[in-house]
Amino acid sequence: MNIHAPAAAKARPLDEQTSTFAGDVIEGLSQYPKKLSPKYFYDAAGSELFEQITLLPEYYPTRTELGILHDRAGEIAAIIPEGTALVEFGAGATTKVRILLNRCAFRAYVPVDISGDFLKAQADALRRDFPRLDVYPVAADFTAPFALPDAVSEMPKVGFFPGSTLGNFEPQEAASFMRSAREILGSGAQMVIGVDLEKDERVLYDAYNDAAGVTARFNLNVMVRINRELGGNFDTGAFIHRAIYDRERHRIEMHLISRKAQTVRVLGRSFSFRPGESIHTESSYKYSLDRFTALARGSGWTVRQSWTDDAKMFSVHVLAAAD
Ligand code: AVI
Repeated sequence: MNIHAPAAAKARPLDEQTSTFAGDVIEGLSQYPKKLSPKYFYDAAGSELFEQITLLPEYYPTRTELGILHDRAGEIAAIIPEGTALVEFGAGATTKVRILLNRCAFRAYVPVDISGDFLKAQADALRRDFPRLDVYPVAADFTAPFALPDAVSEMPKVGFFPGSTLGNFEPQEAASFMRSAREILGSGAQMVIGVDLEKDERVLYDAYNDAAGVTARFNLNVMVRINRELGGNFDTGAFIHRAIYDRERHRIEMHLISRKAQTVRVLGRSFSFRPGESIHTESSYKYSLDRFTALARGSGWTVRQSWTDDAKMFSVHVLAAAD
């Protein structure tokens, strides 16, 4: 679909990425209940807000996963063959991958991310700090099939998917991502993956309703992005952030709730809201070890190793491609 914003149409058509964003937003706001994909949180401001979230006292996943990776890096290093290429699905802050790069003898690193600019900056920093590592950034949407660079075709592959980003996929999407990662990495591949675990509901609630309101700003920022990139007129003061835990579905849901009856225009289209009506902006699935093992098995992987922190808040797994 190629949607052109009426105001901007005279000047220039939307680029491909913005056009996909436009199509998804129009489709999501036309549904009932309304929804938006969490992948659109991460413009520059959203990525910065997410970095702030990772430092919040209530948001346990990042520091817990970092702790597990630090504690287990030696064990991970021991099962990684010489001359391996590490393929990271999504390229956020480099803190986590640096733990692996410091401890394991990787020959190449392939960060895959939709944002080419971000990738380049990340790749430059890693080349500086790891001069013996070959870095081959790939600008691609890692949720769809993509090709690895020819330079790594003969190397053993290890995928890296930290942060429980898997939890932001619907269960079918999670399975199809795992299958596609298995296809891309090839037979004999392994994968290191971080997965958030089910736990006390209060801990989950607080992690997504932080006292400083950073998660609320992160959630509302998607409206700021729509206003800027798609000529929208969302009044962010007329919506509130809400995060709830759905126990049956094992997921935190984030919503933006309309404070009043209102009409919002995006790309020349009108969307009306009733008071209290929601836009569902994110699901963050929490797994049990058994449910994650079943997901991995059903999508072409066997679980080789699983580690959690002492309080069983978060898990890191090494998977092996089932041949
Ligand atoms: C990136 N992702 C795993 C985060 C999560 O916990 O689902 C995104 C996030 N949303 C609100 N806070 C953090």
